[in-house]
Amino acid sequence: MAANATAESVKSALRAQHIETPSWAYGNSGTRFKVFAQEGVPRNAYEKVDDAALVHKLTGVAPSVALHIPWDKVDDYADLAAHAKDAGIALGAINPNVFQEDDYRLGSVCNPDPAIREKALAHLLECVDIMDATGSSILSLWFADGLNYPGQDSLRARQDRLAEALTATYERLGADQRMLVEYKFFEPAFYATDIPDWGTSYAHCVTLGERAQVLVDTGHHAPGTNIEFIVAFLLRQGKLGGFHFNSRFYADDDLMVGAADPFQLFRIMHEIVQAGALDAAANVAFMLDQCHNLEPKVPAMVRSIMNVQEATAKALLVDSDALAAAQRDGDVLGSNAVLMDAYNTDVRPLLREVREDLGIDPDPIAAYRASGHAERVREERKGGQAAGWGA
Ligand code: PSV
Ligand code: MN
Repeated sequence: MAANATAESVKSALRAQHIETPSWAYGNSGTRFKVFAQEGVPRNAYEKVDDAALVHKLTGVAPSVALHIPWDKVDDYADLAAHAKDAGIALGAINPNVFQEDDYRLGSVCNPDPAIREKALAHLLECVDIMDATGSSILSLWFADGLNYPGQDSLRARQDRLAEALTATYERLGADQRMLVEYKFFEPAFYATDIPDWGTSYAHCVTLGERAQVLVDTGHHAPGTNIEFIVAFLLRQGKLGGFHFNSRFYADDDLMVGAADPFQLFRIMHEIVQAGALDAAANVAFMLDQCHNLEPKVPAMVRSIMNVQEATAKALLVDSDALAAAQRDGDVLGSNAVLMDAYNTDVRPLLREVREDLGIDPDPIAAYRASGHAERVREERKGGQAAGWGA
């Protein structure tokens, strides 16, 4: 146990943690080779909300679900918000989709055709209308815009078009709303991506103003990138809006967070804890952006949340006084040992206590199995069209 953190303060931070799950993780997904359909998958936004609510019930720390528009298009967003509330959760970030229509072949807000740019912008603004109806405070922006070949379009003109659309969207935001701008170093464009890195996103956000911040999707970096450095830098500038957690082995794999590299997740959470950014007042949104292609979706979400909790607990256990002293003394091995001591702590018993405090089963996976949910939805959700990409 860290000398400077009491067991109670660690547990209270873990009880207060809020991790948002993505609606699209509950629908069918796959690779460009094959989508393997699963039984019992939600058929609409209401059923996705139900699954997200179950994840919250089992973990106690996932009280909101992000929507993707138009995958989660409904006639009445206030009604969907009321449904979520009845189920015990809230609707979270709104994610516009400006990448799945033929019009967007050459990009959305960066497209050389002004009519297509206008269409993409109209969708972004429509998503802010949806935020007004759902009570969401975050607009998460990811653009598939980019180029496959050198010379295909002007790199610089595309930045101008991007800035124009971001500005118009920013101006439409309400006082309690903010926009998070995500970057991705490649894919679906291969030669150049219009927001390839945190620096590009950051520069646009600085120009826009304080309600524009960077969204760090952990899967969107080149192998070997030091993500915790990016996190530390952005926190220092007040520009870390939030995360899309997932893990990757090779590309944008969207695997369960903490599955590929739990140590990286710990290092990221260490920067968060050191900066005091776990506190809700810091306004860092901890969101998951994953796809469960082979594994059952609800327990995979539960596991993912448990992985984030484990990394967070370990980060909270870092003896920061001892770390600061070792760093001050230039004690290279000693400071590293302080970090590794925390990382090597088995925090599962502590998290069981946290769950008991929250009044939930200390073993969320066992509770999921015992709930009979999988068997129930397999029957209830027969017929109709299972949700999935493009649904
Ligand atoms: C595509 O790379 C992506 O995974 C981005 O991370 C977005 O956040 C997500 O899809 C939802 O649009
Ligand atoms: Mn993402």
